[in-house]
Amino acid sequence: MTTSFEQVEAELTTLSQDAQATIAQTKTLDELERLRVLYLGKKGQLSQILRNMGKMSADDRPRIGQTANDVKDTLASQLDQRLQELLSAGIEAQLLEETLDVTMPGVSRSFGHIHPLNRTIDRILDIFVGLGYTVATGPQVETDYYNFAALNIPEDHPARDMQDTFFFSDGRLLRTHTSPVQIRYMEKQQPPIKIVAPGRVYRRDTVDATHSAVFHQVEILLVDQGVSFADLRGTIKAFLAQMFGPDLPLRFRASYFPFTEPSAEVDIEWKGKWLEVLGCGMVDPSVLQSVGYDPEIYTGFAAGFGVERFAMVLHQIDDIRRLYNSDLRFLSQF
Ligand code: 2NM
Repeated sequence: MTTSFEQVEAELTTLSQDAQATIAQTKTLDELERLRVLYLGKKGQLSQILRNMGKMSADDRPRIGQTANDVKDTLASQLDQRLQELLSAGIEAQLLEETLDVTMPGVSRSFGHIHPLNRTIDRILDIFVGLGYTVATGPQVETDYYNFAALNIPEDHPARDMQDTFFFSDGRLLRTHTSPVQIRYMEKQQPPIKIVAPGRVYRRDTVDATHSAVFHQVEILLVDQGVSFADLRGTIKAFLAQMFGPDLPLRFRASYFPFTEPSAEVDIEWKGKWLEVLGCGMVDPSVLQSVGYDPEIYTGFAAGFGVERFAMVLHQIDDIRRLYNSDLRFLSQF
């Protein structure tokens, strides 16, 4: 049985029309690829129709071949066109979805920041490091020896009553000042010594607006040959000027500490009033002796001050407890 030219041509025309209508409605790239295989693939509908060509007359074959090629070209170019349409529609949809309004207000993030006490400690340390001092630290749990005995505070000395101390049952204690850091440092190093010791200290004080059982101290210590009270005075003056401002009026008042002789307290003039800011003095010869330094060869000065006090003066904080109750509405001001 031969297949007539008209019959195959009609099939081709039907295929072409159906295919064009279907391709035009394709919505996805996957769908489009399935149609390409369905119509133009090796086992596709076009190939299937052409399989009957063998049964056609030799005259008809080239003509139907031509028609088939035309259908193939038409469908191929339509598939390609639809492909381009779908691709650009996809890009447009993606762009629309990713629209970024650069005029929208930003989302503000809250950053953490350094606590005012640590900022104050950092400032103090920066000043002394600038003057050539080395930062030294030590344990907060101390022995009687490092906290008292080596500092010329004997068993029955009234200073031990003054410094109400937290003791552990084994006789150890929470350091009441950072001076033990200096003793430990001197035991290990030979003069010249030039250190600044920041840290947390503990006293059994009743907590009120100006007292806390836990607070922070910075102490400095300088030991060398020929160190005088004038060196101490110049150092304190330079430090306080950097801390509170140049041309700061200050006065040294004679005082007493077991570990220094002579001793002094220093006041600054601040907002029209004299304000005590630190204690200091020449290191007592017995302290030098307890770390094995010869007080005939070496002399030294030391000074100590409370960080909370400095922070309160600098930032006009009226209650020490504000520095500890972690109220961010307060702390974030600094
Ligand atoms: C002060 C006042 C005066 C001081 C003394 C020492 C040491 F370890 F060298 F003996 N360290 N700190 C000292 C001296 C501390 O605080 C008000």
